[in-house]
Amino acid sequence: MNIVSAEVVVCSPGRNFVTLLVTTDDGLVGVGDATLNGRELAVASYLQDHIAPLLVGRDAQAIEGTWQYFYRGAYWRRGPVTMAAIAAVDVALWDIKAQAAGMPLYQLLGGRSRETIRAYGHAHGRDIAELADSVRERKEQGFDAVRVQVGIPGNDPGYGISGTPGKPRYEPAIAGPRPTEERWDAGSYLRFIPKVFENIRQEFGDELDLLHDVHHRLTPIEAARLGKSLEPYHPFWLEDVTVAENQQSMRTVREHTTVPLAMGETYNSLVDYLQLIPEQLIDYVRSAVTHSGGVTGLRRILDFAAVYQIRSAAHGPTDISPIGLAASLHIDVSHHAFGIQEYMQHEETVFDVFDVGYSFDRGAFQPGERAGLGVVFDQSAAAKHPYKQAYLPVNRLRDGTVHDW
Ligand code: CS2
Ligand code: MG
Repeated sequence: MNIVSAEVVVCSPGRNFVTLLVTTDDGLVGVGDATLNGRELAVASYLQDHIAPLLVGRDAQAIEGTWQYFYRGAYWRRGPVTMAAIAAVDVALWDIKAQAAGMPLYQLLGGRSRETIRAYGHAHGRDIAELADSVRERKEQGFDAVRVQVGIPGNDPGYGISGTPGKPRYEPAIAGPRPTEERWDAGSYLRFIPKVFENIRQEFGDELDLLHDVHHRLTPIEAARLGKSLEPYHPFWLEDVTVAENQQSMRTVREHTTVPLAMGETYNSLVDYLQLIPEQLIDYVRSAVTHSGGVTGLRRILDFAAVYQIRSAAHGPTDISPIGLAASLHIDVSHHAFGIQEYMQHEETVFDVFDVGYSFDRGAFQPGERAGLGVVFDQSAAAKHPYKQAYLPVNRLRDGTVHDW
């Protein structure tokens, strides 16, 4: 079974996505997600200029050999662009293999390890009252785990918040020729977040699992202070409490708080976890299939994490396409070290282009029983939604110093 074509499609049904379509000589079409928010065209070029020409003629069944060919053969290893491109190839080849076998992908990954795939939803608000309304909406959808993000008085809306009244959907990438800019202040944030958790716990009780994404913005000791201050409200986790590059800094956080810690959505290979995992500095691995070398890449990370009782929490924002989400779900339902799946919820327009076989009901997913990944990409529909340049915001401290967004 040889590859006869590899096509890259950049489209924007509501937001930008990069999709790879790999076709074999017996007519099977595998799909892969290579979306990298704000840098989509870089990955599209990597795929169409450097990978697609080398894919044609290769054995579509040689998934591991192809992964190593593009990982080691490029000489320049790792990084979000390279690993998103390799991920798209990998997922497309797993899709083809499972289609050829006539079974859903998860059956090739070891079959079911659980009846359902628990998900967490996103709640946000410009203030605590609006956040509480959003938590209520997620509970009505059946989520029993909800991420809470809130505007900080005196600051710009901040991470995870739709600053536009009546525009409930939060989409981090903003269309335009240049990134928008936000201001942020650690002090007001650290003083306010404990009040938010106190209010949400008072209104919704102790049962609901509450997650919070710090989004890389604190120093290690500030993160330790936040963790300690939230212990009375027992969060399910604090995510990305500090910048992820210096894994050692998580030792400081770990020494001061028992709040579970999640990290890794900006990582793209097992090597990025070589300190965090063996030193038990985190409790959840946040990598996405799309950004960590595909099914092959993420499974390696989860097998390593499982040795240290660290579990998966696959990254599932709206900038991971339904193809990337579907691939996560096939790993989620089969891998022993599953923790929870993020579900930010794509807008309806997205499904004009992506016909998905997975389903979501009462806070949990099923991967679906279609042969392969279970996602059909409609190229003619995609053509109606051309790419729109968009960037993630740039964050600054109040004095203008560039900070982590
Ligand atoms: C966030 C992401 O969902 C999350 O945990 O960190 O939504 C992140 O902001 C986006 O993926 C950036 O494009
Ligand atoms: Mg995050």
